[in-house]
Amino acid sequence: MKRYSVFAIAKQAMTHHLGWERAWAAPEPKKHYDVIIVGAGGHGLATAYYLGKNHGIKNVAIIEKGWLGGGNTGRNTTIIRSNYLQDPSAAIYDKALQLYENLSQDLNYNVMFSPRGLLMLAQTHHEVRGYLRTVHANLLQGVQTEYISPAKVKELVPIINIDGPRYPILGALYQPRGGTGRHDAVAWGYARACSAMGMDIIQQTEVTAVRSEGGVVKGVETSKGFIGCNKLGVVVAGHSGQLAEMAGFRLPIEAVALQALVSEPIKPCMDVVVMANTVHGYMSQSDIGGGTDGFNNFTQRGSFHHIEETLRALVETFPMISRLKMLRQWGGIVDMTGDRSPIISKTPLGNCFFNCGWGTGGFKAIPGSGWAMAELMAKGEPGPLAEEFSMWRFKEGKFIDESVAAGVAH
Ligand code: FAD
Ligand code: PYC
Repeated sequence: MKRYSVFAIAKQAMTHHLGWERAWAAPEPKKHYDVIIVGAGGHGLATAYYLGKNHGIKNVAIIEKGWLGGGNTGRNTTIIRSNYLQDPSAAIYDKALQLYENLSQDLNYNVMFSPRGLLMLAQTHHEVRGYLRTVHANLLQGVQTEYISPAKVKELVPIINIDGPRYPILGALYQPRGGTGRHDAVAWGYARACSAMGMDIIQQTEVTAVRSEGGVVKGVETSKGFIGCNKLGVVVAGHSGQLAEMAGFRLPIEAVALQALVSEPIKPCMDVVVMANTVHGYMSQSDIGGGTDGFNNFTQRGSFHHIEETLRALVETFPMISRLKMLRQWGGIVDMTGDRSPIISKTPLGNCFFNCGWGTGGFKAIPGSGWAMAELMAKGEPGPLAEEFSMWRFKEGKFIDESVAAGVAH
């Protein structure tokens, strides 16, 4: 793989940019791999990358039924933060944030990480208490967040109306290190690095069954035939329930559509990200989103009721959006657990591992999740980042309740 650099750009500019090599290869599947990852979203690709980089495991295939990054990874609104309440969550989300801070250099691919600051507005007294509790927990966890006054909110977000008739701004949970990244670039950067390590990214190939013998995984049936493996990692977000059924067990996961929309281009009006969780809305310049659909479904598209609900929720706080035209709208199928925390776990099937349950908030976690899943798959046992996220916590009652931090998902 040739390195991207300012000199490479200058050289290509002289030849009309016709000399760039393909960013990743398009191989036919081999008969057998040490590891197969199902799902070429951010989490699957990051898992493969850290298997190679941290554990030297490179005989890996990543199998994707559509195109890489075409699931939730390419459909999210790119918000990155680590202001979670519980210790295991703060550890993995902050690990992810630290990896994001250097990801462009690590992958030699510009993922446009922009730590522009993130605010979660407190618009009820319950939220004030919840966010104060989070700030104290974050202090103990070494995660830098602060609780700020309405005046400071106004200073950071001049377009905001802090005196809303129903939900005035009472303060905010502020994480200056939070921000955004470019979602496609995260998938593309990991894909390019995996391909450069000799891994096979096999797109347009659906996994239709999991084959096992004596309680141990042997490979997967796909639309291109059987592919064998020693270890299987399933990282398919909203389709985790179906893959678990193929592997012979059930997961405590629900699939729900989460929608977002983008307005017509507007001049820079807000250089931070603002979430208003009481009213189920958030704004990041022209990216606008709200809560999940109120019923389980597999619909990757937008619906009119969502535009109305989300904009009605936000217009009181951001009056300027009443005059904006909305440009397009879409949806993604998110995988929700009851405690709003992920599953990174061994399963009842030997050598088969699942990473799922990131719900409405997994983009920010991609590097940390890949790191933890790679460690679990390489060693067969979870490391410190993953050990609390076993699928058996739901049987044991050891929930990791993140309903406040999950924001739009509660
Ligand atoms: P995906 O990117 O969905 O990848 C899973 C892949 O598995 C898909 O490409 C799919 O095609 C493939 N697959 C499924 N079944 C099979 C099969 N049988 N065979 C082969 N391949 C298969 N998170 C944040 O942190 N910040 C945000 O601002 C944010 N905003 C969001 C806004 C929206 C509208 C949505 C929908 C989500 C948002 N999220 C956000 C959540 C985030 O997008 C997800 O948690 C994250 O992208 C999940 O990544 P993934 O790699 O697990 O899943
Ligand atoms: O998890 O921060 C988040 C988020 C914002 C919008 C959707 N998810």
